[in-house]
Amino acid sequence: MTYQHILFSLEGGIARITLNRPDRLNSFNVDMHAELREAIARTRDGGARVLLLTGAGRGFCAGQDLADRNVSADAAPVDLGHTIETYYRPLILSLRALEMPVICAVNGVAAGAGASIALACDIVLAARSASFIQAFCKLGLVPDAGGTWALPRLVGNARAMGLAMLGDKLSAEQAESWGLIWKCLDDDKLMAEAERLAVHFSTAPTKGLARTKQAIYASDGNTLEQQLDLERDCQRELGFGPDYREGVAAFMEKRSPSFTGK
Ligand code: T3D
Repeated sequence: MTYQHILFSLEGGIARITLNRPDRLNSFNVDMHAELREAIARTRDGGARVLLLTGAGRGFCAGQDLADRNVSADAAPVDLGHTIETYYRPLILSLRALEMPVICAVNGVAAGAGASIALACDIVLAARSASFIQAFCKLGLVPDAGGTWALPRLVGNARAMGLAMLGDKLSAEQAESWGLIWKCLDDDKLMAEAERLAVHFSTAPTKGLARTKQAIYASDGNTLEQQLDLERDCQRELGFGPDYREGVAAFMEKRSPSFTGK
């Protein structure tokens, strides 16, 4: 498949996806959704061990392309539930289900569903000039694409409420200090750090990281007992795998490990 609205590459275990509608701040139309879905499937099935997601131009993603539908007074009402069910819900779940770390390099403004998509990634880096805007309240909508799930978990109810109800711009620095994201970096350092992490993860024990991701996300709905059971099950599976054996051998032999990711 050739892409019109994203850039995609997969080499050396690293899948890279760049949202590429810069004149619309990489907002989502139906075609970009379809291309992203296909690229995530190729990432999943093509032997990647890490996914790096970013945006082209001065923005990361401004959420839904508001020009992609007719909401004029004389037009038929739009079923936004259909858009969520068909596009945003599967997108968020597919990022979460990827059995590898997903890095998001937020290169500029992340607004509406664009912010939610960034926050659905596992390691979120942002350029100092980037910002996060819960733009939904300005349209009379709720934060979607997992926004109402991610925000309170990451920053607590008080800050989630303020962000979601006011729609103010949150700077990348503030996002880092509130724990919304992993790191804020100078603009000219963002992609170098994102690439450094991608290269690191491309030779890491991928299955162990996949189970780590699953266990941390599962903890939101689990009791301590359930979580202890889950950790036991993960550890049992991983302990039978080649990367655990290799990790221990490398430690004992004082050498760098060579992980298969299996
Ligand atoms: O299906 C459903 O609708 C339900 C799902 C909803 C999910 C959502 O994401 S709802 C939220 C949608 N997003 C927004 O409301 C954000 C709208 N954009 C903005 O508020 C601002 O553009 C930003 C704060 C993000 C950035 O502001 P600024 O001043 O840096 O840039 P700009 O001049 O506003 O935007 C640059 C261009 O991108 C401009 O086009 P132009 O005038 O140069 O031809 C602008 O219209 C376009 N653009 C930005 N965001 C969108 C967009 N075009 C369409 N849709 C957008 N979301």
